[in-house]
Amino acid sequence: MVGKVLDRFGKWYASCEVPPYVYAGPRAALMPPDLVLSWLAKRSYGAYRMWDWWANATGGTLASTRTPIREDTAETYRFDERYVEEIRKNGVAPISNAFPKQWIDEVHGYIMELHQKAKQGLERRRGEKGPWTDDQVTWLDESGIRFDCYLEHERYRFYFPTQLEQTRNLPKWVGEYLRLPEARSIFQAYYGQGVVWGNPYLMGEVLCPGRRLENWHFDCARKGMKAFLYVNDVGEKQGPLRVLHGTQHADERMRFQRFRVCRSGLKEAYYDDRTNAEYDQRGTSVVAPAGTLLLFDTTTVHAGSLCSEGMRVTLINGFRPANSMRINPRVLPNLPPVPTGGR
Ligand SMILES: O=C(O)CCC(=O)C(=O)O
Ligand SMILES: [Fe+2]
Repeated sequence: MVGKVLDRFGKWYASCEVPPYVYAGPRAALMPPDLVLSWLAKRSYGAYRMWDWWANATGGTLASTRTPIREDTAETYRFDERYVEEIRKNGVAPISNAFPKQWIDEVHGYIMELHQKAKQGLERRRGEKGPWTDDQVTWLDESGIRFDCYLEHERYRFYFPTQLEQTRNLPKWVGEYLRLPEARSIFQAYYGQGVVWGNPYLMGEVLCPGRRLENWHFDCARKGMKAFLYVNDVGEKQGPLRVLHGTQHADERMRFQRFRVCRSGLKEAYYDDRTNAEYDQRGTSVVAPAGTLLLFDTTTVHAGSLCSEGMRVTLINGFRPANSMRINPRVLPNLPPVPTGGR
């Protein structure tokens, strides 16, 4: 009986994608309270606030979690403190000329090759049945890259495997962009704890003139950052990222919305038409030249924008503070949405 329960728990735990080193050593003591508080947090706003407090309170002290990758230099990397302040203030900090031009050109060339491959792959799959919808076609390439094509958005995504050592023929810069020590050291200072990278993904992306716009939202109720590299010049017509500065500082209304996301899923992180129209007026487009690295806190309210001319080529790496990798309400099954309660 006990064996059966443990077996089921083991299977569930493996499906949660909590990295194996997260509860290693003394940190294993965090697992029971994480589990209980996460379960409760899906059921009441008060418990959600308690779980949030607990995850923050134990974030910096016990968790020195780092993915064991060699050449890990983030801890000794020097960076400009002003970027940390800028993210604290606005939720986003653009760093211009973050990479040499030759490097950017090489990345651009490679992502354009992938875009070409994506279009050929789409052509081949047209009319075929597969695990896809009318809008989204997805497949795994022999080199381990996952292609994800959103037809109405004209958005092409290339997810690189983050277990690089198991993959052949990936350009060296994919690994460089995965490790990104400067960005990582900034994020570690911002969160006051270790961060992991390649979560939720490391990807290259091409955005072309399309029919559908990505609405205003935040990415997750948990903390996370994205390092967003513009690989070509992005003006108003190339679909720049848009942000509502400062919205990463949650007020009561936002905290309740985060609870709704924890309880019922990411749909709750998107806004209705009226709010979208209002944010279209208030938001700031981040237009910037090729080679700009945008560091942004993904709890900041943000949206894509329509590309109307040319294209937007980007490289994106996701980061999470160690405490967001622990068991949390999002790894438990979702419950039906609750009313917004006027908040
Ligand atoms: O493509 C964009 O500009 C926005 C994408 C976005 O929402 C995200 O990366 O989280
Ligand atoms: Fe987003």
